[in-house]
Amino acid sequence: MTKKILVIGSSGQIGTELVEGLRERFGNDNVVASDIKEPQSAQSGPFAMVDAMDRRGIERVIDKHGINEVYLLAALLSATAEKDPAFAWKLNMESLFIILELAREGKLKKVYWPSSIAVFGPTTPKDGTPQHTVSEPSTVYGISKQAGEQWCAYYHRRYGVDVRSIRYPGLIGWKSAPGGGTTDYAVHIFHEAIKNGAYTSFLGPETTLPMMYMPDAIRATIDLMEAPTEKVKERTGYNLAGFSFNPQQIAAEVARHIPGFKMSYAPDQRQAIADSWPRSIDDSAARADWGWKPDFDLRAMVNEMMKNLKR
Ligand code: AKB
Repeated sequence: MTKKILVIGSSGQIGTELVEGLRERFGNDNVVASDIKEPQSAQSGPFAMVDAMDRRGIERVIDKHGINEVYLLAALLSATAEKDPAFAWKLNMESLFIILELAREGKLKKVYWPSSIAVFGPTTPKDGTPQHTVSEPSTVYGISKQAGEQWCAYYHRRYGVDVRSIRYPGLIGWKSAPGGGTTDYAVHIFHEAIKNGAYTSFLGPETTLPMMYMPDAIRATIDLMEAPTEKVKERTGYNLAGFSFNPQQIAAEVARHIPGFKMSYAPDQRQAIADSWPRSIDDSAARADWGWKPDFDLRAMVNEMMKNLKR
């Protein structure tokens, strides 16, 4: 059977690069991008305008294109979700239920749904956070990701739905803008450093968080989805680690490329969110089960970001 993929939320930070990665691997016509807003760049394949909470609209796209796999990326992220918790819960949960139900009814063979380090909270061990540990999130985004993970595991256990998920750390890429996350400073810093030679971080200098360069995240996502079923043992979300750093450390790396770069700090309400998250992640389950291994460390990521953004 030909793989026919639908990416919901394709115009966002992950969606933009994931569509590109999937099209390279499976062919332009076999990957349908969809969002509530038009894509910013020229499209190399089909696009459908559809709301992630519109079940009938999604079904029409599935029928029209013969879709058998969905990557559901539409969501409000941690900082934006705190501004409208009720809507964040509605969007993040309703969209997931629609896709899980379509899979339960046999209309989809496989589903990908992103989770996040936000499932962890202040009572979670902060260093080398294990795959299975205390998970008491303090944000509505984290609550929705934790509940969503449990629903994914439930649909797998009870109905055999093949749903797979990764707990993403902060993602850093140059092809698309982040929107509404607590880790976004690690992308903004590059744009401001190149434009103005200075950046004011909304997190304090010593706030260490787990991060990852986008190409690693895209490869991990597709590798997990392509892994043989019996290798996917975690049906909540897989811990995934790239590297950890704090604003002071990334500023030092940026300064190697922009002499005289000035970093200042003005922590805002996102500081409390960051303080509730782990500093580093133990991803041994992903490494053992489906062979995950990151390619990029902090220095290699900064080199790539600078090279591409300066161009
Ligand atoms: C956010 O900061 O909200 C996201 C995430 C870690 O899930 N980047």
